[in-house]
Order: sequence, then structure tokens, then C-alpha cells
Amino acid sequence: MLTPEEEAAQEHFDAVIADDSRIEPRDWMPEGYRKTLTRQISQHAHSEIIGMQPEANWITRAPSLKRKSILMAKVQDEAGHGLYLYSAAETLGTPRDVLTEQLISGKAKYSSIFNYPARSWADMGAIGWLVDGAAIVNQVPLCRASYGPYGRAMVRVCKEESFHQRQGFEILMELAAGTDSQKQMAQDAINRFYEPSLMMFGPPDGDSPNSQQTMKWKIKRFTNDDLRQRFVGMIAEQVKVLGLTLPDPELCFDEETGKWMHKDLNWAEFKAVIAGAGPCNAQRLQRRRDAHHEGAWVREAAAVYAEKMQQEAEVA
Ligand code: BYC
Repeated sequence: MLTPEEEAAQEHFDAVIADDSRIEPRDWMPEGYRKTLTRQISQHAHSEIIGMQPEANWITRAPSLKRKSILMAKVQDEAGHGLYLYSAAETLGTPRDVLTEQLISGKAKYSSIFNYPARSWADMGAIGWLVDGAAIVNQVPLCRASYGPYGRAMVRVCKEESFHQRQGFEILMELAAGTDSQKQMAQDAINRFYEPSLMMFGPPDGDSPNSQQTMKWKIKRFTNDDLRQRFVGMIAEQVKVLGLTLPDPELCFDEETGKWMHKDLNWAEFKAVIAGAGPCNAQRLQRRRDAHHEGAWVREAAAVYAEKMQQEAEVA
């Protein structure tokens, strides 16, 4: 039974959601809403931070100074995205060190895509085009998420993701116009990243326990399958510009439903990857743990400095 105050608070919350307005950190919210947002936003933050690794591995091997500086800028952007998202998650009441602990202990999920290896320079193109492309399709609707700090963080993230997608496409354009072996390298990267990028949208709708409630709360605006087919439609056109192909003989537009159709995805593989058994899960987590431990002195120094500044401000 809710108290009259709680009932009034719930009514206000429901009205804000119905009105497409925004819930802010100071507002009352149901515990389930707080919990699901903390889960989604922190997983999103972890994905950005772990997602730095496959590309960071290629910074020293970028084929020119220009490519190196572009890739460094992109990887730094991903770190920035992680920071806005951890800050947004913290406004819901869970401190960042708790969220970090959930990641490095292996308890928290992060996007399945980052558990696949980046084997060649062309993978930098495929990641930018397909992975950041999928991220944009997924995240543009999140700019309208009902929770203010999340929606606002997404606006900037999406702008940066657009640049990332273009830089990936441009890498592939150049390879596709190069020698036969460069063209083959680009095709091979697309072949390997196609299916995992489609899985970024999450399990099929019938197997997505969170979607219904998250859509009622207007955090998510579209289902996993709906966004996935939109993404497929987008890349089906773009791949023609590259003169390459998508590894999907079933890809077509269904006039009747107005939706893009694609092949069945390997959901057993998806489940294994999110359960920790993907090709790079162990390596990605170990690297994050090492970086966290190696950075302990920076966190300690920053905390001591902040305390000192506070004391000085109090004296003055
Ligand atoms: N990987 O009920 P569902 C980036 C989990 S970073 C792993 O459909 P939901 C970038 C899901 O968490 C891009 N786990 O869930 C960075 C749930 O498990 P729990 C990251 C997945 O939340 C660097 C369970 O499966 N983007 O762009 O309604 C370089 C059931 O799923 C995945 C975001 O995080 C997955 N792919 O929908 C380059 C976007 N899919 O928590 C690029 C924000 C599902 O119940 N997040 N799971 O144990 C979302 O939009 C949603 O959370 C999802 C899943 C669409 C991912």
C-alpha cells in the first residue's frame, strides 16, 4: 500500500511521462525506474570504456600520422562518452566506484561487440562504419529518453558518433578503391563485423525481458528488432557506395511490412558472449582491471588535492 504522499508522487511521475516531459534527479521516481536506468546507463558507460580497447590497439599501427591522430581523437571521444554516462548514472544515487567495481568484477554487462578482436587495419573502418553506425541508430532515440541527464548526454554522444561513423566509412572507401588485397581486407572486415553489429541491438523482441517496461517509461522508444531492421536498411544502401557486399543472402526490403529483412542471427553465440565466453572477454576485462589498478595513484592524488582545495576555500 502506498501512503497518500507516495500516491501523489507516483501520479506526478506518471503525468510527466505521459506528457513526454523529463524526470530530473531531484524528482521522485519509482525504484524500478531508478534501477533499470542505473543498469542501462552504467552498461552503456562500461561499453564506451571497454570499447576503447579494440581501436586503441591500432593506434601504434595506423598507416599514417593523419590516420593516427584521427584514431586517437576517436578513442578519446569514447573515454569522454564513458565519463558523461558515469556522471548521468551517478545522479541516480550509485557512486562511480561501485559501478566500476561491478565492471571489473565481471558482474556488469557491456556491449557484446567489444568481445570480438580487431584483426586488421580495415577493422578500424568496419568498427567506425558498422559499430558506431549501429550505436547512432540505437542512441538517437535515446536523446528523447525520459530521464533528463541521460537524454542530454546522448545529444553530444550522437554528434560525436556521426563523425566516428564517417571516419570509418572513409577508411573503407579508400581500401575499397585500392589494390585487390586492400579491397579484400575491407570485405573481410565487413564479413566479420556484420553479424556482431546487428547483435548490438539486443536479443529479438520475444526474448527481451526489459523492453516492454523500458518503453512504457519512455527510456527506450523502439524495440530491439525495429531498430535492427532500420540499421540493416541503412547499411544495405551505403555498402553499394563502397562497391562491397554484406554477407547476408536474405537481406531484402519487405514491401508488405515496410521493414528490412535479414538472415537469422546466431543467438547462441550472442548468449555465450554476454555470459563471458566471447573470443576477447577475458582479455578485455583483465586490461580494464590492470588500468584501474595502475591508475589508483591518480585517483588518490586527485582526492587529496580536492580536499586541500576545499580546506583552503573554507579558510578564505
Ligand atoms: N551486449 O531486455 P534486453 C558504442 C543484455 S557503445 C551485451 O533487450 P535492454 C561504442 C541486456 O543488458 C554502445 N548485453 O535489454 C563505444 C539485458 O541484460 P540484464 C553501447 C546485452 O536493456 C566505443 C539482457 O541482455 N550502447 O557505441 O532493454 C567504440 C536482455 O536484453 C546486449 C548502449 O549501451 C548486447 N548487445 O536492451 C565504438 C546503448 N543486448 O541487464 C562504439 C544503450 C542486450 O537484464 N543501451 N543485452 O542483465 C540500450 O539501448 C539497451 O540496453 C540495449 C538492450 C538495446 C543494449
